[in-house]
Amino acid sequence: MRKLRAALALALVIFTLIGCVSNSGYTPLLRAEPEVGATLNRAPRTLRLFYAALPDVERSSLRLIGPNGEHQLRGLHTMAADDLMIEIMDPVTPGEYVVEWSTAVEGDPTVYSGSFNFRYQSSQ
Ligand SMILES: [Cu+2]
Repeated sequence: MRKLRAALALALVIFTLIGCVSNSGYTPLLRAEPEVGATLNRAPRTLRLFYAALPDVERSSLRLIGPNGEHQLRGLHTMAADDLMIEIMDPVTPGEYVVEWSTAVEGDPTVYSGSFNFRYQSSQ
């Protein structure tokens, strides 16, 4: 009985620690188009990121960095679906891409930021 109690106490401590760690790594980003980690056969023309709540466009930014450096993006907006959307102005050539985002969502004053990758492979 004592051992069981000790084991339960230990389990509780571990769960609490895990909870703290995943909490500090919280991100409001739910998904994206292109998808996080995706390999695409068609070059994307827009970036669209979906969040847990409505992003504040004024406090948001998106960057796209590819094999030829940073891309020119235009017209950051929301489609009012808890998303941020932007148009990619210059051609997306095959390679690895990084999307860097920063935003504050409705009901949370924190500015969150993060990044994810996708890859574009032209289909020959
Ligand atoms: Cu849009």
